[in-house]
Amino acid sequence: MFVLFQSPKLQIFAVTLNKIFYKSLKLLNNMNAEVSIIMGSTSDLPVMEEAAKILNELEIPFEINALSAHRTPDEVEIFAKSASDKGLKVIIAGAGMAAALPGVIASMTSIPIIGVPIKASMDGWDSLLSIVQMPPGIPVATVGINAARNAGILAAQMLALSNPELQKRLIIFKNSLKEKVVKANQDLSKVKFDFKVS
Ligand code: C2R
Repeated sequence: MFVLFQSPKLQIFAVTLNKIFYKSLKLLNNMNAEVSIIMGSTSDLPVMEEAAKILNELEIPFEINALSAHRTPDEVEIFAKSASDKGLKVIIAGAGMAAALPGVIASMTSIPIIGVPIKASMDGWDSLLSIVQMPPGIPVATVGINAARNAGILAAQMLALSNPELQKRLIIFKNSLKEKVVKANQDLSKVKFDFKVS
Protein backbone atom coordinates (compact mmCIF):
# COMPACT_ATOMS: atom_id res chain seq x y z
CA MET A 1 0.00 0.00 0.00
CA PHE A 2 1.57 3.30 -1.06
CA VAL A 3 -0.21 6.62 -1.62
CA LEU A 4 1.33 9.83 -3.08
CA PHE A 5 0.26 13.21 -1.67
CA GLN A 6 1.24 16.78 -2.64
CA SER A 7 1.21 18.43 0.78
CA PRO A 8 4.07 17.58 3.22
CA LYS A 9 1.60 17.06 6.07
CA LEU A 10 -0.33 14.55 4.05
CA GLN A 11 2.95 12.88 3.01
CA ILE A 12 3.91 12.39 6.69
CA PHE A 13 0.42 11.07 7.33
CA ALA A 14 0.76 8.63 4.40
CA VAL A 15 4.19 7.42 5.60
CA THR A 16 2.81 6.84 9.11
CA LEU A 17 -0.15 4.98 7.64
CA ASN A 18 2.21 2.79 5.59
CA LYS A 19 4.30 2.02 8.68
CA ILE A 20 1.19 0.97 10.62
CA PHE A 21 0.01 -1.12 7.67
CA TYR A 22 3.29 -3.00 7.29
CA LYS A 23 3.69 -3.37 11.06
CA SER A 24 0.25 -4.96 11.35
CA LEU A 25 1.05 -7.24 8.38
CA LYS A 26 4.26 -8.28 10.14
CA LEU A 27 2.40 -8.89 13.39
CA LEU A 28 -0.11 -11.05 11.53
CA ASN A 29 2.69 -13.12 9.95
CA ASN A 30 4.30 -13.61 13.36
CA MET A 31 1.05 -14.70 14.98
CA ASN A 32 0.68 -18.33 15.95
CA ALA A 33 -2.53 -20.08 15.02
CA GLU A 34 -4.75 -20.74 18.05
CA VAL A 35 -7.29 -22.76 16.11
CA SER A 36 -6.61 -25.35 13.46
CA ILE A 37 -9.34 -26.11 10.94
CA ILE A 38 -8.84 -29.54 9.42
CA MET A 39 -11.00 -31.19 6.78
CA GLY A 40 -10.98 -34.70 5.33
CA SER A 41 -10.95 -33.40 1.77
CA THR A 42 -11.03 -30.07 -0.04
CA SER A 43 -14.52 -31.13 -1.19
CA ASP A 44 -15.52 -30.18 2.41
CA LEU A 45 -14.24 -26.61 1.96
CA PRO A 46 -17.58 -24.95 1.01
CA VAL A 47 -18.86 -26.04 4.45
CA MET A 48 -15.66 -25.63 6.48
CA GLU A 49 -14.98 -22.10 5.22
CA GLU A 50 -17.88 -20.95 7.40
CA ALA A 51 -15.72 -21.76 10.45
CA ALA A 52 -12.88 -19.75 8.90
CA LYS A 53 -15.17 -16.78 8.24
CA ILE A 54 -16.39 -16.46 11.83
CA LEU A 55 -12.88 -16.92 13.29
CA ASN A 56 -11.69 -14.19 10.96
CA GLU A 57 -14.60 -11.95 12.00
CA LEU A 58 -13.70 -12.49 15.66
CA GLU A 59 -10.00 -11.81 14.92
CA ILE A 60 -8.76 -15.23 16.02
CA PRO A 61 -5.55 -16.46 14.33
CA PHE A 62 -6.18 -19.81 12.65
CA GLU A 63 -4.74 -22.23 10.12
CA ILE A 64 -6.67 -24.37 7.65
CA ASN A 65 -5.58 -27.66 6.05
CA ALA A 66 -6.87 -30.87 4.50
CA LEU A 67 -5.77 -34.15 6.13
CA SER A 68 -7.31 -37.59 6.08
CA ALA A 69 -7.09 -40.36 8.65
CA HIS A 70 -7.94 -42.80 5.87
CA ARG A 71 -5.74 -41.41 3.11
CA THR A 72 -2.87 -39.70 4.96
CA PRO A 73 -2.68 -41.45 8.37
CA ASP A 74 1.01 -40.63 8.94
CA GLU A 75 0.44 -36.89 8.37
CA VAL A 76 -2.56 -36.95 10.74
CA GLU A 77 -0.38 -38.52 13.43
CA ILE A 78 2.37 -35.91 12.97
CA PHE A 79 -0.23 -33.11 13.07
CA ALA A 80 -2.05 -34.39 16.17
CA LYS A 81 1.10 -35.15 18.15
CA SER A 82 2.68 -31.76 17.44
CA ALA A 83 -0.49 -29.66 17.82
CA SER A 84 0.07 -28.78 21.45
CA ASP A 85 3.74 -27.80 20.97
CA LYS A 86 2.69 -25.54 18.08
CA GLY A 87 0.48 -23.59 20.51
CA LEU A 88 -2.86 -24.71 19.11
CA LYS A 89 -5.69 -24.48 21.65
CA VAL A 90 -8.66 -25.88 19.75
CA ILE A 91 -8.98 -28.09 16.68
CA ILE A 92 -12.03 -28.03 14.43
CA ALA A 93 -12.16 -31.18 12.34
CA GLY A 94 -14.74 -31.70 9.60
CA ALA A 95 -15.27 -34.88 7.62
CA GLY A 96 -17.99 -36.64 5.65
CA MET A 97 -18.98 -40.31 5.16
CA ALA A 98 -17.09 -42.72 7.50
CA ALA A 99 -15.69 -39.75 9.39
CA ALA A 100 -12.78 -41.13 11.41
CA LEU A 101 -10.70 -37.94 11.25
CA PRO A 102 -11.95 -35.99 14.33
CA GLY A 103 -11.85 -39.08 16.57
CA VAL A 104 -8.42 -40.17 15.38
CA ILE A 105 -7.02 -36.69 16.09
CA ALA A 106 -8.74 -36.73 19.51
CA SER A 107 -7.02 -40.03 20.31
CA MET A 108 -3.58 -38.41 19.96
CA THR A 109 -3.93 -35.06 21.71
CA SER A 110 -5.56 -33.56 24.78
CA ILE A 111 -6.49 -30.36 22.89
CA PRO A 112 -10.31 -30.11 22.63
CA ILE A 113 -11.64 -31.27 19.26
CA ILE A 114 -14.82 -29.91 17.73
CA GLY A 115 -16.18 -32.25 15.09
CA VAL A 116 -18.19 -31.07 12.10
CA PRO A 117 -20.18 -33.81 10.35
CA ILE A 118 -20.24 -33.07 6.61
CA LYS A 119 -23.21 -33.99 4.48
CA ALA A 120 -21.39 -35.99 1.79
CA SER A 121 -23.66 -39.08 1.68
CA MET A 122 -26.71 -40.52 3.53
CA ASP A 123 -27.84 -36.94 4.33
CA GLY A 124 -24.87 -36.64 6.70
CA TRP A 125 -26.14 -39.19 9.22
CA ASP A 126 -23.19 -41.53 8.58
CA SER A 127 -20.77 -38.74 9.39
CA LEU A 128 -22.75 -37.41 12.37
CA LEU A 129 -22.87 -40.83 14.03
CA SER A 130 -19.20 -41.57 13.25
CA ILE A 131 -18.14 -38.35 14.95
CA VAL A 132 -20.55 -38.09 17.87
CA GLN A 133 -20.50 -41.72 19.05
CA MET A 134 -16.99 -41.73 20.44
CA PRO A 135 -15.97 -44.36 22.98
CA PRO A 136 -15.65 -43.23 26.62
CA GLY A 137 -12.43 -41.33 27.24
CA ILE A 138 -12.02 -39.80 23.76
CA PRO A 139 -14.70 -37.09 23.41
CA VAL A 140 -15.31 -35.05 20.29
CA ALA A 141 -17.60 -32.02 20.82
CA THR A 142 -19.88 -32.53 17.84
CA VAL A 143 -21.92 -29.75 16.23
CA GLY A 144 -24.80 -30.26 13.79
CA ILE A 145 -24.50 -31.54 10.22
CA ASN A 146 -22.63 -28.92 8.15
CA ALA A 147 -22.67 -26.57 11.18
CA ALA A 148 -19.12 -25.30 10.72
CA ARG A 149 -20.08 -21.75 11.74
CA ASN A 150 -21.24 -23.05 15.12
CA ALA A 151 -17.95 -24.93 15.45
CA GLY A 152 -16.11 -21.64 14.94
CA ILE A 153 -18.26 -19.87 17.52
CA LEU A 154 -17.77 -22.69 20.04
CA ALA A 155 -14.00 -22.55 19.51
CA ALA A 156 -14.12 -18.78 20.11
CA GLN A 157 -16.09 -19.29 23.33
CA MET A 158 -13.47 -21.75 24.58
CA LEU A 159 -10.65 -19.30 23.83
CA ALA A 160 -12.58 -16.41 25.38
CA LEU A 161 -12.40 -18.10 28.80
CA SER A 162 -8.81 -16.86 29.03
CA ASN A 163 -9.05 -13.85 26.70
CA PRO A 164 -11.14 -10.91 28.01
CA GLU A 165 -10.77 -8.91 24.75
CA LEU A 166 -12.18 -11.80 22.73
CA GLN A 167 -14.93 -12.18 25.35
CA LYS A 168 -15.96 -8.55 24.62
CA ARG A 169 -16.05 -9.24 20.87
CA LEU A 170 -18.19 -12.33 21.49
CA ILE A 171 -20.67 -10.35 23.60
CA ILE A 172 -21.03 -7.84 20.74
CA PHE A 173 -21.51 -10.73 18.31
CA LYS A 174 -24.18 -12.38 20.51
CA ASN A 175 -25.98 -9.06 20.94
CA SER A 176 -26.09 -8.68 17.16
CA LEU A 177 -28.04 -11.98 17.04
CA LYS A 178 -30.53 -10.56 19.54
CA GLU A 179 -30.99 -7.42 17.41
CA LYS A 180 -31.75 -9.64 14.41
CA VAL A 181 -34.67 -11.28 16.27
CA VAL A 182 -35.96 -7.91 17.54
CA LYS A 183 -35.94 -6.60 13.95
CA ALA A 184 -37.65 -9.81 12.70
CA ASN A 185 -40.44 -9.30 15.26
CA GLN A 186 -40.87 -5.67 14.20
CA ASP A 187 -41.27 -6.88 10.61
CA LEU A 188 -43.69 -9.65 11.69
CA SER A 189 -45.83 -7.12 13.56
CA LYS A 190 -46.50 -5.41 10.21
CA VAL A 191 -47.81 -8.59 8.58
CA LYS A 192 -51.60 -8.42 8.34
CA PHE A 193 -54.10 -11.28 8.68
CA ASP A 194 -57.83 -10.98 9.41
CA PHE A 195 -57.54 -13.15 12.51
CA LYS A 196 -54.11 -11.98 13.67
CA VAL A 197 -54.63 -10.37 17.08
CA SER A 198 -51.14 -8.99 17.89
P1 C2R B 1 -13.54 -36.79 -1.57
O1 C2R B 1 -14.48 -35.71 -2.06
O2 C2R B 1 -12.10 -36.31 -1.53
O3 C2R B 1 -13.67 -38.08 -2.32
O4 C2R B 1 -13.93 -37.08 -0.04
C1 C2R B 1 -14.07 -36.28 3.38
O5 C2R B 1 -14.22 -35.52 4.54
C2 C2R B 1 -15.17 -36.06 2.35
O6 C2R B 1 -16.37 -35.56 2.95
C3 C2R B 1 -15.21 -37.56 0.31
C4 C2R B 1 -15.42 -37.45 1.79
O7 C2R B 1 -14.51 -38.32 2.47
C5 C2R B 1 -14.22 -37.73 3.69
N1 C2R B 1 -13.03 -38.25 4.36
C6 C2R B 1 -13.08 -38.72 5.62
C7 C2R B 1 -11.73 -38.96 5.97
N2 C2R B 1 -10.97 -38.66 4.92
C8 C2R B 1 -11.76 -38.22 3.94
N3 C2R B 1 -14.13 -38.91 6.39
C9 C2R B 1 -11.28 -39.44 7.30
O8 C2R B 1 -10.08 -39.67 7.44
O9 C2R B 1 -12.12 -39.55 8.21
